[in-house]
Amino acid sequence: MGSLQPGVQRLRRDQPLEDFVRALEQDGCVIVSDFTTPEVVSKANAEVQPFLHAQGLPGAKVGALAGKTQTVNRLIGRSKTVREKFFSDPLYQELCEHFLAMETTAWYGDEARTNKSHPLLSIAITFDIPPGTPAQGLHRDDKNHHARHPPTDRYYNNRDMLLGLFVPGCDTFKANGATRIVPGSHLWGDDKPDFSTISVTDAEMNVGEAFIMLGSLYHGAGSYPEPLGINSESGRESRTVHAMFSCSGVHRQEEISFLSYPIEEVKTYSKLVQDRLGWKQSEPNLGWVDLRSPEFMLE
Ligand SMILES: O=C(O)CCC(=O)C(=O)O
Ligand SMILES: [Fe+2]
Repeated sequence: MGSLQPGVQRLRRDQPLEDFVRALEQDGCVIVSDFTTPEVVSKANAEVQPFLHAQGLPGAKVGALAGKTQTVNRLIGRSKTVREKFFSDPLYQELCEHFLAMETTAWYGDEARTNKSHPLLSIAITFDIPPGTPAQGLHRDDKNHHARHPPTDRYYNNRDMLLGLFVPGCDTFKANGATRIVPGSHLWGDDKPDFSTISVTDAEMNVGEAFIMLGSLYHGAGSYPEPLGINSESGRESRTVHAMFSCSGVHRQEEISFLSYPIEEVKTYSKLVQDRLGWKQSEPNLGWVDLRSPEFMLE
């Protein structure tokens, strides 16, 4: 059972899906304590590392990124492990389907037609912060989609259009800038929160755990003030998180998948990943080529 005060619950993946749904509805977030293994995380880190090294400093200044954060974009193509083990994780995908799929009935004259639209990958990106990085301002990632949030006490269907998955590449804790989160803030409205009075939690995680959050949850990277002499096997100390966001099938993807992932590479991906990148149209009639669902182009 969840507590009444919002917080972040740690659940095991063999717990019923409803427990994860309830935690996300109540708190806006949940930690999966046995999401993956340290070996799988090391593999993902090794795949991503060359792209981090190639990028060099300073990092991007876009949105909540303030110039210190290193990023690896096009992550679905660059890391097979992120693509197949993290993004394709059945529990994460089931939760995406639960929170983001849309089903509506519309009239064509007297005929009722019911359609379901399935989620898309919005963006997959590694966030890597070195010592000397200040905390990000707390924000909602669905700002990009101009989301509006009527304040509510009770979660309701399709309130969110984004569901994020954060897989830490190293242990994350307060001193190395673990993501700061505000459990329960997904139910807030759009007025300016009084950030001086709210209680912020550090999403501290061990390697192998993962954090799932709704796009309306206030959060931000924590500060990593000084070197700690850890996580520097790759030659540089940093805090790494592999992040994926899915969006509803009727929203624009943050990263343009058709330009980021070449068709010849997409042909080698699983059907699930192809669909989530947008190679299957949303019903009815969104995202087609020549009036056909684009999957025929992958044959
Ligand atoms: O690095 C993190 O912990 C979170 C980054 C983030 O929230 C963002 O850049 O939007
Ligand atoms: Fe964010």
